[in-house]
Amino acid sequence: MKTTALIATALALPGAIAAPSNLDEVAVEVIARALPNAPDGYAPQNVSCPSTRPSIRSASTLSDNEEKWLPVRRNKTLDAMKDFFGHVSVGGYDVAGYLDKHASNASSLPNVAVAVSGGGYRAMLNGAGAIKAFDSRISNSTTKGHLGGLLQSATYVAGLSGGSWLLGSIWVNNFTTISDLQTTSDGDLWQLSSSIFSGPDKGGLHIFDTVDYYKNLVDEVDDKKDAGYETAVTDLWGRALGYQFFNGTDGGVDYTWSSIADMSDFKQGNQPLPLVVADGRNPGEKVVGGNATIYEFNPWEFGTWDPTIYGFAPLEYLGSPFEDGKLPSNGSCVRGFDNAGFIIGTSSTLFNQFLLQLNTTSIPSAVQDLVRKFLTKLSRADDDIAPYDPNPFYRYNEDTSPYAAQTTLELVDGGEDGQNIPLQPVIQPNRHIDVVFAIDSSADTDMNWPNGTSLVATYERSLNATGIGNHTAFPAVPDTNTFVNEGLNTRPTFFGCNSSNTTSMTPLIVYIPNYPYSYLSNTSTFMMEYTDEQRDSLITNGYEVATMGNGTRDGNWTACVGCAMLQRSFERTGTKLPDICDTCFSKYCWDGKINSTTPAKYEPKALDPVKEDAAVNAIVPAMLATMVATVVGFSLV
Ligand SMILES: *[C@@H]1O[C@H](CO)[C@@H](O)[C@H](O)[C@H]1NC(C)=O
Ligand SMILES: *[C@@H]1O[C@H](CO)[C@@H](O)[C@H](O)[C@H]1NC(C)=O
Ligand SMILES: *[C@@H]1O[C@H](CO)[C@@H](O)[C@H](O)[C@H]1NC(C)=O
Ligand SMILES: *[C@@H]1O[C@H](CO)[C@@H](O)[C@H](O)[C@H]1NC(C)=O
Ligand SMILES: *[C@@H]1O[C@H](CO)[C@@H](O)[C@H](O)[C@H]1NC(C)=O
Ligand SMILES: *[C@@H]1O[C@H](CO)[C@@H](O)[C@H](O)[C@H]1NC(C)=O
Ligand SMILES: *[C@@H]1O[C@H](CO)[C@@H](O)[C@H](O)[C@H]1NC(C)=O
Ligand SMILES: *[C@@H]1O[C@H](CO)[C@@H](O)[C@H](O)[C@H]1NC(C)=O
Ligand SMILES: *[C@@H]1O[C@H](CO)[C@@H](O)[C@H](O)[C@H]1NC(C)=O
Ligand SMILES: *[C@@H]1O[C@H](CO)[C@@H](O)[C@H](O)[C@H]1NC(C)=O
Ligand SMILES: *[C@@H]1O[C@H](CO)[C@@H](O)[C@H](O)[C@H]1NC(C)=O
Ligand SMILES: CC(=O)N[C@H]1CO[C@H](CO)[C@@H](O)[C@@H]1O
Repeated sequence: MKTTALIATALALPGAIAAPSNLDEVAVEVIARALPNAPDGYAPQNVSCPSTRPSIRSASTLSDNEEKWLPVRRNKTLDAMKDFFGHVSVGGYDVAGYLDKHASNASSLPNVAVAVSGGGYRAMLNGAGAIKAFDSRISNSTTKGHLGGLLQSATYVAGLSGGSWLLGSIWVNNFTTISDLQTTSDGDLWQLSSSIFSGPDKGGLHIFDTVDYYKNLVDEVDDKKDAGYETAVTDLWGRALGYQFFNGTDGGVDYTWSSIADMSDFKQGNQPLPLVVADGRNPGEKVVGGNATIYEFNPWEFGTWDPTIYGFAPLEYLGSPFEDGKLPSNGSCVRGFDNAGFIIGTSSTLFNQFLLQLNTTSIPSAVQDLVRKFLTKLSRADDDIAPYDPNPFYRYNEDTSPYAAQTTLELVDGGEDGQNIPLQPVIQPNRHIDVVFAIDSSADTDMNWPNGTSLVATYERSLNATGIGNHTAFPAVPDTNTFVNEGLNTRPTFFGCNSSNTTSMTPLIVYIPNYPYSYLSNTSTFMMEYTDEQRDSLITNGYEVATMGNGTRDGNWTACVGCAMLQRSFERTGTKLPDICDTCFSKYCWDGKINSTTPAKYEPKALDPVKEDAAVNAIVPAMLATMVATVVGFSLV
């Protein structure tokens, strides 16, 4: 029996969540935020099909929706870049003049992306620091030494796992700012001192007691099950994430990811395109390898560029019984499957990783045993995955797709293939991206710092060009020993500076690794509770990582970011970069040097006096004990 069912049966509760308002009314109304437009709360529901029946498309091109949206967005990024280079000087060069000169040919202008890694709340908060630094709406972010406006200049922002929680927090809450997420009086959104395992706080109060909270989660998931859909622990997890991250008291139960595409601000190109990444797992597989299929959720579609499936499904109609790319004439259209919490929950199915890594943690063995018992149970029930049933790619590309015979698609945490930075969607040749700001908050080393592992995984995958890499282009990166020996993980590093060193066009990768400036930001991936002070310290540190201490560590850093944004565009238009860019590239570009001797233990000391936080290391075991007690307690009721 599935664990969900077990918990559900044990609680067997009346009083389901109030039915949402009428679908058609909601759907046609123009509301300027992600929409509560699911037809029946958490339960997917049959709806009448649009006049053109939804179908699966080949991944050979961008979607029509994206093609139509891009010119709208590019008008906005053009203005944003002119503002950005109004306060970021690149050696006094007239960048606005350059941009104006080439404005009539959008493809010559810089095309910018940001990618935010996974790593639980640590990654969400460190990533939030970078996004805050890049956001021109944040006060003081457009002063000297700061980088406000880079977010407004970006066309794409990708996130996975903890990074997808950040994307959900921003986009589902009407493209809100990090400052607003931090502000208690503004909906109490990032109240991370209230564990996801015990229920959310609003206005300083638990809106439910913990029992009611679990009842709600289970009731909602039961609605989906009663509607005839397979459910798993990921459904509970996604609902819990909704309560933690989405505005309002109902945990965004009827907010869909596809509704982002209906927001007027999004349609007008006022926001970048959010991309959430998850991995595919074959039935019976526990360890997801580097050749796993990588899926992307954008507001219009769900699918993959990988040669395995090489197709995309319309996200709004996920849950419809597609067969061989079409909806059979007797098949009904389904909406409401793409619940926003379920999408970010899919990208962050940490349970599986947890089981594999339990032995390497300092968790007391008694607690470990309990966790293992709990997780093994889930694992046996195959519940540590997100089931996508019906598989939208059932019988699609039957000759090549290993998934064509499966009625259920099994998805897992986007970082399980070792690529913890969601680069796959932003290195697609179809997207022609020039530069990716890659925020890495991975816990690669024993001390939870990044060491380049994720970039190595992406590079190795790209080398399999005729196989799983499918000609995605990625610049050469060195082994992780070199990363540590050369300090490439202690400061931003550029990869792929010299585009002629690669056979096909690759974006310039601006690698921005987590590093302690004013705070020891290497908290455990499984630390599930942060005081407001810890949260804010991590965000401020992330801001400083992205701005190199607001320029205090290198007064030329903002100019160098400008050079990285402009390099490919200047190359295309045959324009010489300002001289300061030579200084920047000789300082920040990886020079191709390899130094693979085993380094000493990597343990960076904070640059500024650190608010030492002894509590941090104590919280993890305590949290686990609570989590286990709560969840095991329920499943045994
Ligand atoms: C969403 O944000 C936009 C831009 O800030 C604002 O104009 C609009 O009123 C907001 N919508 C809601 C429902 O808060
Ligand atoms: C972009 O801006 C130009 C100039 O303001 C305008 O003519 C054009 O219609 C805009 N394009 C889109 C797709 O909004
Ligand atoms: C902005 O900068 C001013 C002047 O340095 C400072 O007084 C103020 O506190 C800053 N505001 C924020 C929100 O950091
Ligand atoms: C949350 O919703 C409330 C009520 O609609 C609104 O006042 C607040 O600004 C929202 N908070 C955020 C961060 O969007
Ligand atoms: C991935 O590699 C493993 C072992 O190399 C192989 O068994 C598996 O079939 C591969 N999966 C795909 C989707 O190619
Ligand atoms: C983890 O530790 C337990 C007992 O300490 C042992 O039985 C088990 O085989 C270990 N598992 C792995 C994956 O190392
Ligand atoms: C980097 O991290 C990976 C993954 O945890 C680890 O296997 C490797 O030994 C680390 N290398 C260095 C030099 O830290
Ligand atoms: C290349 O990818 C294919 C699957 O597309 C896989 O079977 C093969 O093992 C991969 N080769 C290498 C060297 O990783
Ligand atoms: C950098 O700027 C941020 C935001 O204004 C501020 O909180 C932080 O203290 C500054 N750090 C340094 C080192 O100047
Ligand atoms: C900044 O760049 C200028 C111009 O290339 C150079 O002269 C100066 O030394 C650089 N400053 C630092 C701190 O690297
Ligand atoms: C240039 O490309 C080669 C082959 O991919 C690689 O070995 C080398 O490290 C690259 N050099 C730089 C500086 O990226
Ligand atoms: C650029 C490239 O090689 N694309 C290939 C990706 O995989 C699909 C499906 O196998 C091929 O049709 C493309 O040609």
